[in-house]
Amino acid sequence: MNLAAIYHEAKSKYAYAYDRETVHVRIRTGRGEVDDIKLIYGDPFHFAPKEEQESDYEWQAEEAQGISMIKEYATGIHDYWFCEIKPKWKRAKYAFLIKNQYTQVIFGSREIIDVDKDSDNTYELSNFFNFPYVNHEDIYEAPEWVADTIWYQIFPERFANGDRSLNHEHVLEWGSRDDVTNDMFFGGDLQGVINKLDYIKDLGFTGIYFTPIFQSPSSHKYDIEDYYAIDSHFGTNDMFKELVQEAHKRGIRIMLDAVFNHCGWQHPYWQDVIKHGRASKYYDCFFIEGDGVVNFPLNDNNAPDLTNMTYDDMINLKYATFAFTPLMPKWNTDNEQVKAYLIGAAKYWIEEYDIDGWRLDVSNEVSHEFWRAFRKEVKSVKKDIVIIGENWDEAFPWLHSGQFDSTMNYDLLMPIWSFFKENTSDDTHTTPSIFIEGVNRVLTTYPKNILRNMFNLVDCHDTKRIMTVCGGNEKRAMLAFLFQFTFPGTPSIYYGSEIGLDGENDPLNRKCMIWDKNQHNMRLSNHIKTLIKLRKTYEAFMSAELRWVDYNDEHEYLMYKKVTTGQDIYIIMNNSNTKQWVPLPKELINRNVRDIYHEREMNLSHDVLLEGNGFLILCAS
Ligand code: ARE
Repeated sequence: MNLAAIYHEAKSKYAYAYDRETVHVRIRTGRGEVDDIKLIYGDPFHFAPKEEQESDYEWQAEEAQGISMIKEYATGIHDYWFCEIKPKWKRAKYAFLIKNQYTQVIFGSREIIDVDKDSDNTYELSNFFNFPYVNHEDIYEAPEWVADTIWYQIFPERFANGDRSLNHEHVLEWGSRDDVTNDMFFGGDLQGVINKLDYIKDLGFTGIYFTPIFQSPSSHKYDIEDYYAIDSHFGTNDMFKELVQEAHKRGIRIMLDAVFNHCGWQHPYWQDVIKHGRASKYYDCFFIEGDGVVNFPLNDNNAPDLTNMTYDDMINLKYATFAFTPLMPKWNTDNEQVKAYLIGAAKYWIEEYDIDGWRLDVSNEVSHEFWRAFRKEVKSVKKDIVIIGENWDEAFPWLHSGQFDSTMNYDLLMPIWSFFKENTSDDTHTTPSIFIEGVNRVLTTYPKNILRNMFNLVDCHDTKRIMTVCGGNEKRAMLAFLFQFTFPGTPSIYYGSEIGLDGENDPLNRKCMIWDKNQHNMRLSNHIKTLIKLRKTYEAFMSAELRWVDYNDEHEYLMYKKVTTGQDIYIIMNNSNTKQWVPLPKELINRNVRDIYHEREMNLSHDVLLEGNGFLILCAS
């Protein structure tokens, strides 16, 4: 047994309070190396009767026989085991009795004991891991509504033009360009969104995530100059108030984009620093070396002339920025003026406009300390506001200790892309077994209560569109959406992807929305609408309990189920482009099974023939 591969960490994603009564425990072992694990646990102060003790410090585990852990998921090199306990007095000391055909060990917090050599069956309490107490205020709890949300992401400049009087002076005709750049303006605005709320509601969405909408010179608005004003080309603060009210009437919540890592060049605090240097009262709102800030060419608007700046200029700026972008000076979020200004803005849009959430731009580069203060403040004005971070890497460090409720789940997007992408001459999609391992890394990274609230996207304004990832093969895109909607967490559709809009990376993924229904891919749109309806109907869609049932790398089929009490949903996918026979699991044969996607009863024999990229969603009760 490879003891070095065994890992557990107390009070972490390996041992966490799921709710006020329940503690989840996980442990990682070398893949295929362990046959059985029992969790031995008991209350640290509830000792066995004195006469049964052999010394003051030895402890006959109350549950000495232990409870069995299930081998829940496997990644490339590890198996992950899981169990839950409900400690009577909300405390637990625990250790792992790990067995394979050759040996059995007690894996404790300080040493690993070879049980066969250490003959007596008592355990040193000091060697047990500890869950000292389940304090309810430490338990991760997202707002109730989040897990049920189905998100629609809007990039406002390109969604709908509802008020031409607001158009940018250089506005282009709507939809006139496929080779869009960030310097182009097409006139998208808030009135346009208001006009399309029924479209969004009719599809079944219950939340809108807006990329930034505050005053800023760019088309993307991530270079903000006024955090308290709607951009004049998008509308007014009053119009935004109307938008939120109209959305709420339709059962749609509104989440805005908080760009708190940096501001735009034209922000008045930054402009004051440009003018007064170190004498500026805002000098410490940023990270500046020395007195002079500008050591590069400026254009006619007194802003960095990016076309005449070298890469060296960018990496030798005298101030911190987002990603060497001179136009985006980084906020010093430890500065009290900055905290008051930014957190003040966050509270303003909640208190005055009743928004429902904040998506946090570049959240992983802002301090944990700031986010703890941010959460405390915004939750004090609206307890069920949602906080969703943008984090392209593993985000657990931000998903506990009083910070975020959720993050954009790029850890899930990557294996989805790799598996559902269309094969090309020099690039093939992954096999089901590799896909499963990639997804299992997500399933074992996040506690189950967090997993249910993760923001699961298959594309967004920063990535290629899913239709492009799938090589224009709509059936592959439909499989990707199917997986997205049946995986634990809340799905997000990037505007236009529901009607088959394609696009390479930023800025080509920001084409104008198409409003001519004749150009909509209605098969895709109806597919999304059906998935949303099913997700609202069958609780299993949202269950955190996903179990892999079967797969075949050669024939590229995959079967998994979502488990809830009394009802299981089976998803069967043929990820090859050609017909495949898929053997049905024994557990499904002779059960009352309904194909809930095509709304038909099914009397399943043993195999089912799936079309290329075909799928089934079966409800077995
Ligand atoms: C655009 C182009 C750049 C170009 C720049 C020139 O994409 O290539 O150099 O224009 O001005 C916003 C705009 C972008 C703009 C950017 C900079 O939307 O169009 O860039 O501002 O001006 C990392 C960060 C992540 C960030 C992405 C873009 O971790 O937080 O980069 N995403 C947010 C927003 C963006 C926004 C900004 C940040 C800036 O969602 O829309 O960009 O406010 C790997 C890494 C990730 C990296 C990711 C993408 O996966 O692990 O960390 O994300 O690649 O690059």
